[in-house]
Amino acid sequence: MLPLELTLVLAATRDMGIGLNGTLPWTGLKKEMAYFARVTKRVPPSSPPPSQQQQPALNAVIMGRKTWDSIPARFRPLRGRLNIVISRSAPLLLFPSATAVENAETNVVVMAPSLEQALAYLQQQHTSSSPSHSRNSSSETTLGKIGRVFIIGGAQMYDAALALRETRRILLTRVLTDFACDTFFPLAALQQNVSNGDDGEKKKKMAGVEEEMQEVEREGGEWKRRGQAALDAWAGEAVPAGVQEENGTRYEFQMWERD
Ligand code: FOL
Repeated sequence: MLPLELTLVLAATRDMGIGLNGTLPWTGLKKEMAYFARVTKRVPPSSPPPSQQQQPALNAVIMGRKTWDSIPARFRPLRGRLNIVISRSAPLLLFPSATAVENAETNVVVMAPSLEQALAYLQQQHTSSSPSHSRNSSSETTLGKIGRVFIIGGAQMYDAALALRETRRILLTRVLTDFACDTFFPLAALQQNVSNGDDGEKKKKMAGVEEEMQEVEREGGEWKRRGQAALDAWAGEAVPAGVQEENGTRYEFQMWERD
């Protein structure tokens, strides 16, 4: 079975806050949101053999039901991406028609009752619709018509995804300005390495963090921040480097990977 690779995408405050009252804690980060849209849309380039080159049709974005609800109606389904919504009340995996992936531009949404079922669906897309998987120059595995697979939230989805070995990468937008939050990213291993200063206090505040870090270590996983060149190469663009500022909010684009 093809190892499918998952990338988490999120924006989080220094203490890993990602949400407030069912929506994002901040407003007015237009360029940040544009980055999210570009990166999740861009399919990785295929590489040789050129005769068999098959560009994936589009990337997939997997989200929990509450995250789906949080996206403004006019923006959902997120265009140019296969949208997969996880909901326990999804009666069954709703298989779109055979042409659904090609037609995803025209608002196809797949619902699945669990992340595992969603991944099984994506695997099936590969085995049923792709004669051979393609590889790009960095040997990234793609799934035929499906390019990259992103987990776009929320906390429950990130939590489920972090438990999977398939999750290899986190595109983290570190928001450096403080915002009130009631929802947090469920892993603070990043926080410890990233924030300058008062780690101790925050670490105490977040229960279960230590346990989670140990769990990751036991699995043999280890998250490391990659440099700008690696981020640019993976994102397929020159990602704005260093601290950005929009409407008085400061943030930084980062990429983390685990072995
Ligand atoms: N990751 C990052 N880096 N920033 C985020 O804001 C973010 N948000 C979510 C998940 N990962 C993220 C979940 N929330 C839209 C709205 C909320 C949302 C995700 C996406 C949304 O409307 N996206 C449109 C862009 C619309 C626009 O141009 O303003 C899209 O097409 O992606």
